[in-house]
Amino acid sequence: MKYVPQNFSKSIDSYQKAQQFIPGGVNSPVRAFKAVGGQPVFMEKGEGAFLYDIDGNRYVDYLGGWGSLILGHRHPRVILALEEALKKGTSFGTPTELETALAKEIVAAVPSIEMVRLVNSGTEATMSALRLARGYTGRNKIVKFEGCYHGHADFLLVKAGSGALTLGMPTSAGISPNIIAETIVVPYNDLITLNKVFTREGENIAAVIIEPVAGNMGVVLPQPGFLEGLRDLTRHYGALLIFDEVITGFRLAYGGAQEIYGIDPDLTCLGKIIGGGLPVGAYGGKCHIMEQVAPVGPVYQAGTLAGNPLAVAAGLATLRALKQPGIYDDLARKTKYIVSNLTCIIHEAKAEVTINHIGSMVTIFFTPVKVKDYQTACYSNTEKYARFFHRMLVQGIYLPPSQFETCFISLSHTEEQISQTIESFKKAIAFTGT
Ligand code: KE4
Repeated sequence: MKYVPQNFSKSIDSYQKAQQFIPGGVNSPVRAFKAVGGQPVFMEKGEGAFLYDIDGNRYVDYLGGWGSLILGHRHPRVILALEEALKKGTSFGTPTELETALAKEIVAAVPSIEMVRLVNSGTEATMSALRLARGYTGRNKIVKFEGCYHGHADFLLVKAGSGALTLGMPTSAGISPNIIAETIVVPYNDLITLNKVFTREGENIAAVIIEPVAGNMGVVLPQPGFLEGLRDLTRHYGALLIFDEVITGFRLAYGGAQEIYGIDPDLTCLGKIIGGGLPVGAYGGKCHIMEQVAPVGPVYQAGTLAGNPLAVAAGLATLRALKQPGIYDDLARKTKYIVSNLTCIIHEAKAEVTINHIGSMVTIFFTPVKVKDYQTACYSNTEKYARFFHRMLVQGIYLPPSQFETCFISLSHTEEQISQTIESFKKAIAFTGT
């Protein structure tokens, strides 16, 4: 019996109530369905690859906690680790051995990380990494790429992706022009422009920060030679190269995108998966840079709940589960199977749709143009995506409520759920129109 959501009355009521107390009724803008219209669905629980809303509807989940839940919801190993941690307490504000264990696991996994600091979110990780880069180099300017999203620190909310792009506000209100003046934005995959920027400003650039595989304008891959060129340029001018692997870290490989592309960044930012669904971020890199961080060095960064024992327990259990041989091959195989079936449906329907994917990251773009940067991502027909999103939703498939995000396949997605997804996709494409 195919499961089809019947009604959303409790979500509609809850949304009305939430808006009285929380701006937009949500604690993060992209959850508000602004880009796809309609009312956000309030979830009750998750189990494996399923989400269950407060009206009792069930969905196959491709949001996966925005990429955090590579094992799926409530993985037994994560739940057990949390139960064990809870027996001892929730927060100590002191060093604990579990934090050292997670740090050690990250250092062992990520080729370029020799030392790492745990924080509470991806935003804190990127904000701190850039402060460290400025402190280490004594320079002020930073370079980011159009459409990349690195969290909501003031100086990074410039031509940003994800929720900022979704809501059509890639540069936020409330940010001092002086702050933005030190952020240089370059098109993704554009080494020529980057070269010109470095020729002009190279001596003043503290760091370049990049999503080595972009996930926040939808999935956009680095073109051959792009990351290598970026590494050469930053090294030549003495700017730090920061890989924002908040999405790709432990997602594309156990060593992240840098393991796949063979690039050695100076600093790496992590989040999502390393918290196993609880709030954790991290930034790390070479010892001689990380030793500039307080209390060893002069670059200050702190956090009441940094290294929180529950979050660290969930993250450690997740990373240990990911060390099993063949895990990433399984994820890639599942994803390729889904993408090949969706591609056949797109061709048969002659739909103006293209798919970018890598590992277990997928974006279905409603444009016939191959998306390779922010500009081509913006060719997407967001109205069509909105219609497609809702047609999938009422068939029990939960996708990101924005064209400019990533669908995540988890280890818990089953063949049956994947078949349901493919069937639903075929009906949704027919409904959406080509
Ligand atoms: P957080 O502060 O949201 O934990 O992480 C910020 C961040 C940094 N770097 C990258 C590459 C990221 O993708 C993110 C956050 N990702 C978005 C979704 N694409 C979070 C969803 C939201 O904002 O609600």
